[in-house]
Amino acid sequence: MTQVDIVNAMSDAEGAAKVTALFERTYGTKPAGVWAAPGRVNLIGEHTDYNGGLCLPIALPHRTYIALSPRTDTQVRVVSDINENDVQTADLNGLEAGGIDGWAAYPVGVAWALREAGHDVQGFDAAFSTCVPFGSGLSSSAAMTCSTALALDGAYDLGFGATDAGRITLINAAITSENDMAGASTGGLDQSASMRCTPDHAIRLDFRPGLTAEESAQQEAFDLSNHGLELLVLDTRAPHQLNDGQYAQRRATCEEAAELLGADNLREVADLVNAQADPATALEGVLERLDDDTMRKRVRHVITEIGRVDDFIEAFAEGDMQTAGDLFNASHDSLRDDYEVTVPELDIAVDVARDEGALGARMTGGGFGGSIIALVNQGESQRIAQCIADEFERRGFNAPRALPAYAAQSAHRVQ
Ligand code: GAF
Repeated sequence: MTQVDIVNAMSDAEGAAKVTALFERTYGTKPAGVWAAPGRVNLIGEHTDYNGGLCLPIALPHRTYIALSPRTDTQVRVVSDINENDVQTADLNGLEAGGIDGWAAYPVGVAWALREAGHDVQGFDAAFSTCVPFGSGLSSSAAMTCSTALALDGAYDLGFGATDAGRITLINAAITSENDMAGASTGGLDQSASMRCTPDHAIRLDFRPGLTAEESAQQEAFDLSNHGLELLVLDTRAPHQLNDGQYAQRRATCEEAAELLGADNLREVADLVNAQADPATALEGVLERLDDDTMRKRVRHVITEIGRVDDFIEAFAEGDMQTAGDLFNASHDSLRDDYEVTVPELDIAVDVARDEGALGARMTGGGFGGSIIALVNQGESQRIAQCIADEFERRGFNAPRALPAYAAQSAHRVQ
């Protein structure tokens, strides 16, 4: 059997050296600075952000690095080490939503969104290098938009990047870029994780509309080594299947259900249900008010998943790792059976991890391919990843790859 690939994170020194050299080769000058933003894994609370719900991500040590210099005109040039001969160009002047094709839409869209929001940003030259795998459900897009947002904040002295509350402006620019320039629907979890996480903590993100920055985030200690555990992150490398349309469809169904239930969003419904002495019966009462079976399943996922976030936080804080693992399992099963966003590779990877002794395992991110996470005993990640890789080989799936993971820092200036 083939040995499973491990994707190691670059250090800040390595990342900075790579992007600086690429910048100098491409533009013939030194960059004004180097910044980095991480990918993320969401521990629990999936497909809840756009329902005003709760999520619990950590930042990965895997980051996207950007070397950037501001310009005095409105031109943009971007290059990445995926293909350094392909320098993409754009003009911010007169640019409209959807006006850029391909990967350049993500960084160019951030500058465009900041300008649309009234901030004094001109053009820029930038070079990128990343170790966040693409299309893996680990937020490579947010790593790119958030690193760009922080770099523009630094280069144009906007002053938002220095505080957690200020970063909300940069998060919004990153979200706008992804939604309106790149045409990739996102609910805010990924960008908030990339910009607001702190080392050794998961962040409890509350997407209820109208909250202040302080109310919307709480840092929760997350150091698995204290419990003799570690987090296995495994990118299944399953080909994505129609993910954009499916994601939008899930969102639309949730919005329609909230309206039918007379609520602004499903979070309102979840809060009512979870406040009852018997939430399961209260949930049944809510579901009976909906005619459509598919809609009932989607709503059941969202409401139970929002409840699982605080249950997980509580179990973890009490050191009850088996309950924490059970909640991982319940989350995955709900995403598989009710929300229907898993694919065979995700389900098999989760099954093998559980069979091999994981306390719990689940898909993470949007689904339809991407990655799983598993709570495993310390020192077991590689063995379990290998078991999953062997099973994938037997089934003729793509070879998966594992990422050493811990709760790392959010976007920061490197040089
Ligand atoms: C994707 C989206 F971009 C996030 O906003 C979130 O909805 C996630 O899927 C599912 O939890 O990563």
